[in-house]
Amino acid sequence: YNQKRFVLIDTAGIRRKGRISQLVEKYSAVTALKAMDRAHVVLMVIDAADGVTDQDLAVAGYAYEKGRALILVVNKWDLPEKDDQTMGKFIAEVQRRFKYLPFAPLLFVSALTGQRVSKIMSKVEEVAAEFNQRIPTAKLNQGLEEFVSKHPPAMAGDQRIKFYYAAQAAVRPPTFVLFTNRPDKIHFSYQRYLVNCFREKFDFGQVPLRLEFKGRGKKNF
Ligand SMILES: Nc1nc2c(ncn2[C@@H]2O[C@H](COP(=O)(O)OP(=O)(O)OP(=O)(O)O)[C@@H](O)[C@H]2O)c(=O)[nH]1
Ligand SMILES: [Mg+2]
Repeated sequence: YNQKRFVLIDTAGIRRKGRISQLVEKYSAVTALKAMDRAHVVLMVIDAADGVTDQDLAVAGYAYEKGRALILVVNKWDLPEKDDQTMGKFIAEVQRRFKYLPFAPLLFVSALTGQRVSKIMSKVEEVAAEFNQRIPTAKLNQGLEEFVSKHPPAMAGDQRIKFYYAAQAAVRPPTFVLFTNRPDKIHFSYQRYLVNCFREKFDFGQVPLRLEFKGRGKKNF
């Protein structure tokens, strides 16, 4: 696709109840989870007629724990009777249920009519690029300085929290190590602030992103 090689893995659906036997069902669930271990970008197909099921949430949770990039694809969009609020309502429902995945892009397609199906691979390409992106260290540290001076962290008792240095430790998912004097005292809300800054400044809007806080003393550099 666009002169890049992609390997597509199609897995059998994971159903809670259905025509197929419990054993086959269990087997296909394991196969699907194994496929997610191999995948970089996971496309999760949601049935427009069913809405978001508990099974969908469990599968997405697994992808999230594994640090995979995720695209939510609502298929069979030809089925629901639509007015000017149908898509907005569906989006709201998906956002409510996938609250921990606010970054996952959402597509509405119909495999039957072909509506927006061509958007899928272009979205995969976009997400994969973000997922593999490396930020040069100088740029990273410029950014960190800017985020921290714009909105400094709360004091840890009478001690000022300092950030010394940031480095990108990995891609897929993009993972950044921040060296600080008090890695144990970075408040959850401040971690979230920094994650949002990293997302915006460095174009990681559609993928999971991890920040790790480390004490400077433990690392030589
Ligand atoms: N109306 C409508 N039906 C669809 C659409 N896509 C698939 N279907 C129907 O849904 C049923 C299941 O389609 P499959 O392509 O086998 O679905 P799948 O998710 O690959 O199923 P498994 O591989 O068995 O888990 C078939 O009867 C399709 O015709 C769609 O966009 N609109
Ligand atoms: Mg299939």
